[in-house]
Amino acid sequence: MRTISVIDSHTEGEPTRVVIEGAPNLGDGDAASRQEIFGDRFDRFRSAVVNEPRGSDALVGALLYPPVDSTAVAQVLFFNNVGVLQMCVHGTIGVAATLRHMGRIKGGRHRLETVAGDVWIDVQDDGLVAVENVLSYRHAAQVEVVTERHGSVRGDIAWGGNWFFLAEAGDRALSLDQVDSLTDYTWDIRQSLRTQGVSGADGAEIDHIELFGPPSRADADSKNFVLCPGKAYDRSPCGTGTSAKMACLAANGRLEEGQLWRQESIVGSVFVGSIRESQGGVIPTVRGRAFITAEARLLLDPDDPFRDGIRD
Ligand code: PYC
Repeated sequence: MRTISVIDSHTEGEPTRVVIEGAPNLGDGDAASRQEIFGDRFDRFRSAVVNEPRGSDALVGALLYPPVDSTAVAQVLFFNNVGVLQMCVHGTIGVAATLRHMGRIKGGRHRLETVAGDVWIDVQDDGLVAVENVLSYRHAAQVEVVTERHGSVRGDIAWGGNWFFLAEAGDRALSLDQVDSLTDYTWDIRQSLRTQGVSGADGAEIDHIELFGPPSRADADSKNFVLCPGKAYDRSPCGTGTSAKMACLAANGRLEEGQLWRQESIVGSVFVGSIRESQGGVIPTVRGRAFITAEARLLLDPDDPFRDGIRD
């Protein structure tokens, strides 16, 4: 029986599972080379950790490795129900809460290596974590996409650690009872971007779709619905998506250094963001809170037909 020890948390509603024992040996490289090995050779491990019957489509997994630069706390690789992620802000906040729960870090500022680049976490005494994310930028403004089933839509394409297409929700209500139709609409946009060859820089696939509308909360600036690569919607306001959004706002002259942007999620939670100007874009900081929900040992029984999770 193989065992994998994990600590689960949720960040503003979105779950993270950090593997703390039993992760595969991916050699000594940087985050990108370790992730390539993980993606090529350990897909069954990925699926076993995050997919049903042990996980769910919304769950993001994180692996911790020794950093290349020993002044960093750890190297972190993120993965989800369909593959690997270059960066994940809600996951980073979950990793910060987990490292603190384990006694591996105290409050204060720490650096983590990710595939998208180094990020900083500032862990505050009240449990709030500020993530200083990678350079984020708008790649293209108001690109028109003709969807297969929902007519044409215009949106910005931006990088915030993942690639996003960001559009206004228009008269579509951003509420939990509309999740099925919002998923259908954003999945149509995602497929249409692909078939029409609309991409991020260097032909990168745009695998996150983000819709925006007016907030439900009086203390928020905007509410979003974010479709993730494996068709799950983000329960949190999506930190890489909030970074991409702030890069677009800054490009339009609608967000200045130090000004706060409060992004509400579809479940009503909030990330508070701000930016610093930088060459080629902005450096976003996203603040949110994670709560530990479980310490567990996953059991992989060789006789279990779904030992490696249910996957395509
Ligand atoms: O918070 O960056 C994020 C994120 C990406 C995918 C799910 N959450």
